[in-house]
Amino acid sequence: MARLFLGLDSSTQSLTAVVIDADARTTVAEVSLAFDATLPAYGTRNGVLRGDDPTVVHAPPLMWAAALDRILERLPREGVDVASILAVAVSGQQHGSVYLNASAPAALAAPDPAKGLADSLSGILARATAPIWMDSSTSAECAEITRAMGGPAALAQATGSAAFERFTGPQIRKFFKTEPTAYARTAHIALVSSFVPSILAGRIAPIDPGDGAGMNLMDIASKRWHPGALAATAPGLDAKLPPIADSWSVVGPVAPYFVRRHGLSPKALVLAGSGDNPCSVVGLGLVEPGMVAISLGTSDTYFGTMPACRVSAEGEGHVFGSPAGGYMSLVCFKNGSLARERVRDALGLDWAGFAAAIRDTPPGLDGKSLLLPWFEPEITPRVLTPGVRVRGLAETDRARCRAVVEAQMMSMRIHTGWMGVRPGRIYATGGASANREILQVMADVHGCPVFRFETTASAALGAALRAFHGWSAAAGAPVPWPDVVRGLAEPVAASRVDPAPGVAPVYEARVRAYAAFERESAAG
Ligand code: ADP
Ligand code: XUL
Repeated sequence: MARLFLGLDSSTQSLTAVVIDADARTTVAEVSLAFDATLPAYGTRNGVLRGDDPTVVHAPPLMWAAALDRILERLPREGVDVASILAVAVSGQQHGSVYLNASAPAALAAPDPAKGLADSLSGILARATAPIWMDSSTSAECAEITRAMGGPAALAQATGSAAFERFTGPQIRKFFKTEPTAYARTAHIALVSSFVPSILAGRIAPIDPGDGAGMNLMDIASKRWHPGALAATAPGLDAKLPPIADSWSVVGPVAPYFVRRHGLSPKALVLAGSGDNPCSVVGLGLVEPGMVAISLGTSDTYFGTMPACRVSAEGEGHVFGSPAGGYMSLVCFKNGSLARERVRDALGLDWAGFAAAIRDTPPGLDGKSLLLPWFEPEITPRVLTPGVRVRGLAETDRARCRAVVEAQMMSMRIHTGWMGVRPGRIYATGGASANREILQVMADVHGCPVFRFETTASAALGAALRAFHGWSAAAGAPVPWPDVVRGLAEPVAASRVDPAPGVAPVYEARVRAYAAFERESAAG
């Protein structure tokens, strides 16, 4: 009998299932259900509910429960032998919070297979909707928590991130302040990534250090709740939060509901859930310290792995627990493809022309020209007033193509230096990773090989791989991470781009000059 493992990614717009065969090293099925189209009764648009205040963005938790029934009904139709699934792990959109009343544990234990999950669980909510990561209505609460914790740097040192509107702690504080009675009625607070496993296991599931770090509530060094942060957020919070447990811990076997209604094995295990970015780190094969992925999308995002906990002194980026052990960083650079497109369009080029312009110019340019790519306000480094700053480059100079990409790569090197780990290899994903010249600059500036990584559903795949890993550990024969991901989360063969010989000293000097130009520009 095949050994199958199920990963579920409950994301903003859809629920995605990936089933892997651990022995054949193949993906057996990948199914995605869009919430709007599949469950129109919940009235979401792009998976969310909005009201008059554009900063408030919520979603209906019962829709996520209903989607679980739907996707488990789909799997047999996709040819999956669901009885062969040995374990399931969940990935969830990060930060979103679900508020449950005291009836939740009993209701979760025994949904009625005849009624389905949404109807069976309709009485468990202490708050009808869940604020999600797109909600930005908690600036006042961020300021209050930051003040109580001794400032942004202190909060980042304690919890891995400065306060952000979408983080769960500020969201909980707002709920406590605006709806104190409903807050008092709340017996359990779950994240999306612990709510879905709670349903699957029929009991309140723990929160893992991957998603727990997205709350401004977890002590990042010890991976336990931070008493000071809890006190700064809302009274009585300790009693409402589940414990924090390792990402690979077992919550329990699937609830009898899933055996009776969906034909799962009563022995199938449910693992602790994690956030979608932590799960993507596994789905991108970043299972050893020093492995880095850079996603070149609308924005550029740097995912790093590190063996020990380190937090940026400036509060740059986020530090989360990695579900593969140790820690991961998530650092967002807003001026990614956006900036590359602006330079390309101003010069009237297509992507082939942009690539040729990079090829035709020397690494480091002339040693003098520099460009700061802040077309839009920048997240890393924090730049509130946008504006491109240029040194030694005319408006019509095709060297601007190289200048913008070098700037982005040097900025990434500078603003991830706090991790204390130089990358040993980088996996490049996202639309712009199709451009080999961009990957060459990446390899040259970072001084390590770059590989192209094609992703589909990396969070759901990461969850499926976590299910395999956690199950093997629970069975007493833990499979090492490199073997867990082998053949399933690997870069495109033959896509390796090595640093050009001799360029390392050029960029050592350029990086210092860029950092100085950045400091001067930010100060001025
Ligand atoms: P997202 O998922 O963040 O919306 P994608 O990862 O799909 O973005 O990447 C889309 C971006 O990829 C486009 O905005 C475009 O600028 C960029 N892109 C596509 N092809 C190329 C190319 N050959 N060279 C550079 N950039 C490219
Ligand atoms: C990360 C974040 C988003 C969500 C998307 O901090 O807010 O990436 O996890 O699902």
